[in-house]
Amino acid sequence: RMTWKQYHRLEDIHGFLDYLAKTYSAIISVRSIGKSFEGRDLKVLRISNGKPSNKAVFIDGGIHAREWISPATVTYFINQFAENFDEEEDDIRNIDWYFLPVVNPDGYEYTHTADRLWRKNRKPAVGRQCAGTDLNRNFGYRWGGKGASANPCSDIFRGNRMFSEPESKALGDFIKNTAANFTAYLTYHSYGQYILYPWGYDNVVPPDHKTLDEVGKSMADAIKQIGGSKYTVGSSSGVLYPAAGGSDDWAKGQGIKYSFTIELGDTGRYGFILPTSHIEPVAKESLAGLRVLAHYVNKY
Ligand code: 0X9
Ligand code: ZN
Repeated sequence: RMTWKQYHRLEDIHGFLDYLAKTYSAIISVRSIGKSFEGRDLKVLRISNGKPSNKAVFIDGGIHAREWISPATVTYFINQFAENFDEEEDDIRNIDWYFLPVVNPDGYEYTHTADRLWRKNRKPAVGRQCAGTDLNRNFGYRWGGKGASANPCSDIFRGNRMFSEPESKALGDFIKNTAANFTAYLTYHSYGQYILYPWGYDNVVPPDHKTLDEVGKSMADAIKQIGGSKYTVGSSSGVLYPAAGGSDDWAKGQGIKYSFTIELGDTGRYGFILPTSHIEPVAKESLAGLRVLAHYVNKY
């Protein structure tokens, strides 16, 4: 059974998605959009009321294996929308939601069985001296630029070419090839409590950065009001560091207006090893931020 009182293994998360698709088959479907290097499914859950006029939002988690709060938060969103869809506000019901809670299932399982602080996927590099590509350096927008390493043993290894990894390739192909009106792309990471918009590849901002800043700040306000946590809003490269090949930049480059990386809690006391007692508070306040995003998606 799924709870938000502990972190779950991949099998449980996938079982939960399949259960929801079975239970709420009128609005929910699940499909595998590809397989990880080690052959695990990349499962996307879709929630929709089927209105053709709907805009679409894509949400992912678990790009980085050790950031366990991310899949936990994304599954919390899924559960909330699935269990209460009829009672949800119009802003939620009139969006086609696509969720990929674990982009990097091999890495995620590896953090459960072998190395709790593993970050990358698990595909061995050519030459095999080290395993793993940083999926968030492997996307095809300004790939190979600043903040990405060509060294396979680095934790920020960019891969041998853009989209060299089955997981990033499947995600990219899905967004490109799905007939949905994607208006927002949200990717959940940890930690630090940031709401980040493009660009990440260098310290420059897109033409609509003022809108993105406004949306981000409204999300941060809602989070603070619900849970008290303070989120810092800004461009990735401005408030963090330049890092090219991120999924957020790629989504923005595809024309998806609201592209955000959300770095969940905490701010560093526990970091990646966030105690399970934090899951519900973090996820709950994040949902308040997501509701604000949904409002903007419907409005503009
Ligand atoms: O470095 C990253 O990939 C992200 N931070 S994390 O600590 N979760 O690893 C930030 C990514 C921000 N976006 C881009 N740089 N494109
Ligand atoms: Zn991350």
